[in-house]
Amino acid sequence: KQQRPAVLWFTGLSGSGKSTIANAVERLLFEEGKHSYLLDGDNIRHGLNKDLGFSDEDRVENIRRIGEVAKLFVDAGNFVLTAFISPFNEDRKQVRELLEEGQFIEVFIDTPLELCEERDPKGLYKKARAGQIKNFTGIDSLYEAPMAPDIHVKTANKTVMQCAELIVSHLNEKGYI
Ligand code: GGZ
Repeated sequence: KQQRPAVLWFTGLSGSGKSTIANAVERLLFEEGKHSYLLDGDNIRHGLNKDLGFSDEDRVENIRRIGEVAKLFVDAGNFVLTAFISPFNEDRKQVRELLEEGQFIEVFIDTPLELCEERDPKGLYKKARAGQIKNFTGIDSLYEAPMAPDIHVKTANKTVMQCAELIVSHLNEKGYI
């Protein structure tokens, strides 16, 4: 069966599990013989967007460029996953509008701030609370949760694999894969 190219656009707080779940989705797709590519901080913020920081302005530009790159992937017939906080509704809407109908799949990785902060895998929340990092999402920078995501993943009490499977079944149901 042919796969329909699209962007699986993950959004959620720092430490919500976006990258981890996106990696698991990529693996599941690969096992089913579907090729996809993951854009994340490692290959975007360290390269194309290394001139950008975390002011509102820079985040807007970060998301705009990632949207354009994602569009190139989709135009080339590829399935692409993006894992960025993408905190603002307006910017996610702009990316949706950049793409054709049905090519933008918004995935809300819904992990409560308290849980992200409790996990704090990189110690960033602790630093943000101590004032050592400014403009940290959820602390002193805004996160606008999607109002109508295409896929809403409430991660509390779910394993990474359960979250990934939920996303892959959506793709199956909607005929993407
Ligand atoms: C939020 C920050 C910040 C600030 C550094 N606010 O958990 P991480 O480390 O690996 O993911 C976070 C990542 C966020 O980059 P994005 O490109 O996803 O953000 S956005 O979509 O808003 O442009 C975190 C780290 O970078 N980080 N400083 N102030 N996250």
